[in-house]
Amino acid sequence: MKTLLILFVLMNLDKLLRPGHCTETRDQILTITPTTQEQVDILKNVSTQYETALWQPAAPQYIKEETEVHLFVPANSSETVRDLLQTHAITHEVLLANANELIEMQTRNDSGDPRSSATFYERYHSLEDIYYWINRTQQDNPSTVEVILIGSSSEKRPLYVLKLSMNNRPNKKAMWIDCGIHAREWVSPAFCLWFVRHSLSFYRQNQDITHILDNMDVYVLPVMNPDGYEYTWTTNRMWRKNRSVSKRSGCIGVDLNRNFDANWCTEGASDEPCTEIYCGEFPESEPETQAVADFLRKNKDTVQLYLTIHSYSQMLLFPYSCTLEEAENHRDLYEMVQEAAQKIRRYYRNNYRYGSGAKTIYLAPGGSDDWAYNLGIKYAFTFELQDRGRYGFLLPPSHIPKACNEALTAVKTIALKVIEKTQAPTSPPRTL
Ligand code: 0X9
Ligand code: ZN
Repeated sequence: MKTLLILFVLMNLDKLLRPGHCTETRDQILTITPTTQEQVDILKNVSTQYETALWQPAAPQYIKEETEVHLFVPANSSETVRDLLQTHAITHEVLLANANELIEMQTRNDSGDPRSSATFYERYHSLEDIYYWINRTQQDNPSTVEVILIGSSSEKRPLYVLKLSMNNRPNKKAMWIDCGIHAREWVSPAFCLWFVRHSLSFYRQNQDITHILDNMDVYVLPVMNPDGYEYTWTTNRMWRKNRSVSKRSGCIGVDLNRNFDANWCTEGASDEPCTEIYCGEFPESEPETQAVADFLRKNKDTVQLYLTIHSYSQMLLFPYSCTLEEAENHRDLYEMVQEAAQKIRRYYRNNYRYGSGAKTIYLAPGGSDDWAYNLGIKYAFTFELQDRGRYGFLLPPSHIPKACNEALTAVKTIALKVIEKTQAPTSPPRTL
């Protein structure tokens, strides 16, 4: 037995001595807080020169002193990146040591029929499953759900909007919710599905959703960037932009949230096609942007509330993000998100930051919320859902219910306020 063991050790000596044999490096997420301008510059360089993906902030130009940076480092760049950080005495911590495992778990469909199980809304879904769900939801609710094709993506995938309409009241107003503008923010499409399920299941049972749906139709676009979303399922989980090919450089993808006509491509966006915040060739150059903008232009007299769902960082934002100037109804918008954040804190013990986009995170022109606001939809918001960086874009499916319920609380709080502020009570007029 002893001889056998010695023989085994000798035969595998090369493998056993290979560095890192026992602690094989996997894809990791690092958190780094630069303390000097020199460290900021090095981090900007690392995130552009090496095969990494910047999670937070969205682009190197936003990196600044004393602000946390979250960096996805694939296994093959791990040693180089860590050496570089060490050489420059930049302290860092591992946020997630094994991203591969999380990614694998989130794409695995381990329960019978993925389309009909009880936990359907507590999992992430492939684009194919979401298209199937859209169709099924309409078929199961023919009198209240309509599917509207508003356009197609640059790779010609359909962009479907679900219209939830519980009654035919004349002059009915509406709200709009889009999800999945950024491909890797998977909890966002999960929220759109969650919201539709909640609306259809709890109408006439839950007072708030009943009041909202009695007074507003709801347009829901579950995946605004289907090409990017599909790509995150098949090829690169960290993809952010759409998948259109730039004629100029061959690089792929436009940041759809920099492609709207709101101070388009000024500070906070980039005209360089290879960056994560590329604004595109011109405003609305992308078919996904154009489809949404056209639809909202057509319906601008009825749509009173615009909501767009992103992740991560737990924030409730409102215009402007494209300028530091205050929106004309800043106070109103501020009070609404403040109330929403208070409710989230009270019911879910979770903190959301809130305020105008430019002052709360960064200048980011060309965004959908600012554009919708300038179109005349005076209640426009961007929600950044869970979490704060513990899992970032890889939020485990078990966190979907709480993340979505929190967001739902914010949607309801704001929608109820919009109805209260803009619509006369529906009770019959008093007779004198
Ligand atoms: O930078 C963005 O587009 C959003 N953050 S994310 O991390 N999800 O990419 C914030 C959008 C805020 N609103 C506008 N920039 N208009
Ligand atoms: Zn986003």
